[in-house]
Amino acid sequence: MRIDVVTLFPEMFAPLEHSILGRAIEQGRLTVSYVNPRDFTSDRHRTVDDYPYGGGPGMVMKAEPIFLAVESVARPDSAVVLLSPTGRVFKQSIAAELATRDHLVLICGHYEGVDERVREHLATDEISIGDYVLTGGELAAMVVIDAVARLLPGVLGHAESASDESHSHGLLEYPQYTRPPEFRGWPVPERLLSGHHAEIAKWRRRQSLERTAQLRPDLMTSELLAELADDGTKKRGRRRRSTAEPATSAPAEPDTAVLADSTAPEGESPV
Ligand code: 4GX
Repeated sequence: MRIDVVTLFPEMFAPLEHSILGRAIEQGRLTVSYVNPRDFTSDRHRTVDDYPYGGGPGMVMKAEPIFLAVESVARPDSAVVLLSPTGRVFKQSIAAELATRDHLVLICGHYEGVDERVREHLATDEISIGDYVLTGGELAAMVVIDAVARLLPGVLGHAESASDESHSHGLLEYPQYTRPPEFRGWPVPERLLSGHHAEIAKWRRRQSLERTAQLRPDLMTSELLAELADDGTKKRGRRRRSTAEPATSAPAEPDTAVLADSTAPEGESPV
């Protein structure tokens, strides 16, 4: 996959050279290049921003340097993604969707934003990494690059494999332990030491279900709720066709007990 990042600050992407992504780049599975809108200005001061029409605080990124920067790298098959708080909120399924593309162009905005014509006539997609306000799109672009790149063939080694993990199957991960079997008096759950693979798989599935119900009730589908309600005492296999789907109740809030401060008013949005 090729990714072109449109940014005023290419130095901010140095962390991508390290670790798993660095290896992917070295192996040629991923190419990340940078294109600076400032290189597509023609005035003496290389101006990339200007005052907003209609007045108001802050500056707006000018359309032309961004259009020229994108047009210098875009191909007919490119996904042109604007990182912005008004985009669709990034999640694993969007990462999976982007990972199928051959070419991504990621546009990182600064200041109060970018001229609306970039969103309307240049971007093919707009993504937010979450409901908070960043100083620029660079960190958001890095989050997207990291989540997408690890899904590319051969990027993760066998040990790191992407198939059996939180969010890909819609459940939170089960608890993991390594040696020693007891640390400061806290033991590893006995089932994990048993070597009984079927029992371990059952325990992990149960832990994933219970954790997800507790911490992320919004992720619980009616199927998962039914599986959670099933206490495992009935005989397995050859399940009878169910006559009714259990009703899914309105998504509950995540368990407030694990949140240090959940006093913010609901529905608060940075946009
Ligand atoms: N997820 N920001 C972008 C400037 C901006 C505003 C509008 C384009 C359109 C953010 C986020 C985010 C702050 C990056 C505003 N650029 N980006 N920047 N959350 O908060 O992606």
